[in-house]
Amino acid sequence: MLYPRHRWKHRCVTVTNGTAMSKRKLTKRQKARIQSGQDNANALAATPDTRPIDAASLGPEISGRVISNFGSQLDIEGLEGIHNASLHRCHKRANVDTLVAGDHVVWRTGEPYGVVVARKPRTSELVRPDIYGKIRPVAANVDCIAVVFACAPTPYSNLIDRYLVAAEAQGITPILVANKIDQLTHQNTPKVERLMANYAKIGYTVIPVSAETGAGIDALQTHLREHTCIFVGQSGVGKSSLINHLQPEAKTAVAALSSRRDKGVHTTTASRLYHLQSGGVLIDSPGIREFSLCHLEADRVIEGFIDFHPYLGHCKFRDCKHLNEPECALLKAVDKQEILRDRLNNYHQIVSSQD
Ligand SMILES: Nc1nc2c(ncn2[C@@H]2O[C@H](COP(=O)(O)OP(=O)(O)OP(=O)(O)O)[C@@H](O)[C@H]2O)c(=O)[nH]1
Ligand SMILES: [Mg+2]
Ligand SMILES: [Zn+2]
Repeated sequence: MLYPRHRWKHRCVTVTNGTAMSKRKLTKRQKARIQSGQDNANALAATPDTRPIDAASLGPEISGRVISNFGSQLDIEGLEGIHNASLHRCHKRANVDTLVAGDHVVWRTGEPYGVVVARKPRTSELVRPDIYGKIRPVAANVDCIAVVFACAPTPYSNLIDRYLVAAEAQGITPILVANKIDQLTHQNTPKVERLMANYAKIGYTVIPVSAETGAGIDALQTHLREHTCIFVGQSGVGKSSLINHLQPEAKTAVAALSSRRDKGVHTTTASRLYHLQSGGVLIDSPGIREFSLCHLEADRVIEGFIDFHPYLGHCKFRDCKHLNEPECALLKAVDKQEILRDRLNNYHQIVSSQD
């Protein structure tokens, strides 16, 4: 069961500058090298190295891509010459802006650490506020956001809508991945199926999957093939588990992670980029408990509800809040069942939580 998204072609990410990124195919061996390099690099704790960088020992400037940012250190994938598809632990020059998974950079090799000297312009970025309300980028240069939710416990549409609004606000195509379908029972199936059908009707692609049984993984793979996609969603919905299914070499990382989960720690702590063997690039991101949209004005929030678009600007009052005003186009559309009451309620909830 794969719900098509009709608007796919029209809603690809807005290109903010003219840098075309070359499409590069990696051999299986190169991918395996990157993966094993990632595992080794992760084994090294991300402890800051305070030794000064000896500029004379650094290699020439070459292109690369950020695989993961651990704070004081980064994993950079070489994109040129003998360093193509190999992984290097790097620092970054202090004058280089914040780097996130997916960023294209200019860097220089070095022992034991290379150094990133510049960040190339981003074609897109996914941002979210941190716990202090400061806007932070999560990933760069993605053209698809996969909002992952679990079918059990029964998902809340409010949180899904928050992710969808965030994606729409960045101009990045969202899809929905409904994981843990193996946990569907007679009791929760009708509610979850209705939820999936509602989003499909709005025009979103919905892919039901199970990281446990592998159901639906083929459909997901097919969808991800041509994209640079990021998995977002609450902690515990199974983002990393799905990546392990899609990318078998990532398995070791997950085994080690589940023991940490018992201690109440979020499993994934830093976004990380994977080259999928089946094609496409996928970024795993850490789950979050609260997903604030406080960085968006009410206008931007309402535009993120794409099913409201035909009705916006048609209310009697220009400053209509769509609560109980007469001749409100959105309320009328709810009455006529052209838009879902839940969606309008979720909009109000998001806006009121921003006051
Ligand atoms: N039954 C079932 N359990 C699953 C499935 N996918 C993941 N799980 C379990 O759900 C738990 C959380 O999975 P993770 O992959 O760590 O979740 P996550 O979304 O990456 O979590 P964070 O990294 O904290 O954001 C693990 O115990 C998985 O074994 C699934 O399809 N079915
Ligand atoms: Mg995870
Ligand atoms: Zn109105």
